[in-house]
Order: sequence, then C-alpha cells, then structure tokens
Amino acid sequence: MLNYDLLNFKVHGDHTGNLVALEKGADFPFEIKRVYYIWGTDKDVVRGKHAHRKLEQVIVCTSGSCDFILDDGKERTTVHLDSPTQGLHIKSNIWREFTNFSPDCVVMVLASEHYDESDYIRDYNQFLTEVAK
Ligand code: T46
Repeated sequence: MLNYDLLNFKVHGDHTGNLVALEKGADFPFEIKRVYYIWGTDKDVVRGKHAHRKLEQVIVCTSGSCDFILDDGKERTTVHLDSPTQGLHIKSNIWREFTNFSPDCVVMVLASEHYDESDYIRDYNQFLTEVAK
C-alpha cells in the first residue's frame, strides 16, 4: 500500500463563508515547521520529480485543482486534488510528480521539517535503489 492518506478537514462554515484551522493533534499528523505555496504553473508542467528520505507533508489545493502522481517503487497512483477541505498526507520515501494545473491552482504545503536539500532524492534510479534496501 502506498504510504499516503487523504485527510478531510473540519470546516467551520456559516453564511459569512468557510474556515479550516490546522493544528497538530487529532486533526493533523505532525508539528508544522514550514509552509510554502505554489501557483502560476502552466497546465502541462510537471513539478516535483523527487522523493524525501524523512520529510512528511500535507498538501492542500486551496484554489483550483491539480494531480499528484505518487510512486513507492512498486506501485503508482494519481490523486486529484480540488478542494481546500482535503489534505494529501505524503509520508517519507514516496516519489511524487504533480501536474495538470488549473489556471487558478494554488497548492499550499505544510511540512514537518525545515528545508533541507540533502533530504531530497532527485534521481529516480537512486530512489529505486534506496527503497529496495
Ligand atoms: C515537494 C513538492 C510538493 C526553497 O528555497 N525552500 C523551500 O522550502 C522549497 C520547498 C523550495 N525552495 C527552493 C528550491 C528551488 O530552488 O525553491 C525552488 C523550487 O523548488 P522545487 O524545484 O523543489 O519545487 P517543486 O515544486 O518541484 O517541489 C516542491 C518541494 O520542493 C517538494 O518538497 O514535495 O513541492
């Protein structure tokens, strides 16, 4: 089984609109050390193309939609993200690519660690070698 979860966030909504709050605890799987967001990517661009040795992330498409392709070296699946009420929790050692961006797509990422280039595996063959160990 691929090492990911789809989280459904509690929505505090009323006639004034909606709000989602994310705090470590029952509703969120780790302490957030970093937040970044991505927008303005053309539809057919493929981002990612790497795995992380340690990092866990929760990925939220706060606007628009995109597809995340996840691969653990044995199986590959595509997760379509199109709601600010859902978070894709990707754990360690998963190769990810993301593409099929809508023009209004904004991807917000909540990360368990600070930015560390040495945590990235950017070569697919190296990834396959590491996950086979
Ligand atoms: C991931 C997917 C979903 C930083 O300086 N600090 C940061 O925290 C990040 C995430 C990136 N950068 C720099 C490194 C590169 O010069 O921003 C540039 C673009 O990063 P990258 O090519 O890694 O972007 P994506 O969209 O391919 O991947 C990012 C994350 O890096 C990655 O962890 O899982 O989003």
